[in-house]
Amino acid sequence: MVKGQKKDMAVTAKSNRPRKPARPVDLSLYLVTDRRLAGNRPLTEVVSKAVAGGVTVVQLREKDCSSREYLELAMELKKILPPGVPLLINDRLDVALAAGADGIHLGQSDLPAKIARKYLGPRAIIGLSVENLEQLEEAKNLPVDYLAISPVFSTPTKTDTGPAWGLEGLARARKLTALPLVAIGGLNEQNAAEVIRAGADGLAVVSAICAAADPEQAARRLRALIDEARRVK
Ligand code: TZP
Ligand code: MG
Repeated sequence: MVKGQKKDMAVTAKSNRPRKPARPVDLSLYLVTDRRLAGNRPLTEVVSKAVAGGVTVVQLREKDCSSREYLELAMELKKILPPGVPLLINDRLDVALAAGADGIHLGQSDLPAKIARKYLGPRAIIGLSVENLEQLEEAKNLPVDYLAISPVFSTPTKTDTGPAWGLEGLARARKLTALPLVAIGGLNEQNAAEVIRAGADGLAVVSAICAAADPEQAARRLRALIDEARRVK
């Protein structure tokens, strides 16, 4: 290390160990928002019901949204979330900072994780979506707290993705990194258990909760399947 240079918070390639998160994150059931799928129900209503049903992390991810509106939504969610359920903001470092969110979720073409870490600080939760093995490998050297394996299955909710990892790809990813992994893409009650058995630490869902007639029940059922799959793994 150059004299005077600050030690980076990232993993060193040598150690290959993920950075120790400043606080543990329970990725079990991770809700990613989509107001369009929530229909005419306010996002705060869908999210609070989902949390009552067992959601452990909430990521605000809204497209077609002005900066002002994005910030307002973030502040509304922050107000209603219990302290144990972190609020992450998709992509927007400015909104994460302005809303005092718990962290940010980044895609491969978003701001670099090192920049996000620099501005959000060591306690922030930073997640990164990885779409292939090369990105998974690169992430070992980044100051991130978890990775999203994206997409595990193809999904109409997001179509501009790389090829789906599938359960085999997820299992392979699990063996190749020590970072916590949340699976995303096409997840529901039918495949929740096998996704956990393939090695995910949790499931991230959009439509399975946002589009559900009863988001609380939807979250409760998913959570029960996840917890049960872990018990018998
Ligand atoms: N990133 C990868 S797939 C996806 C995102 C945001 C959407 C997942 O939506 P759904 O409805 O849970 O399949
Ligand atoms: Mg993005």
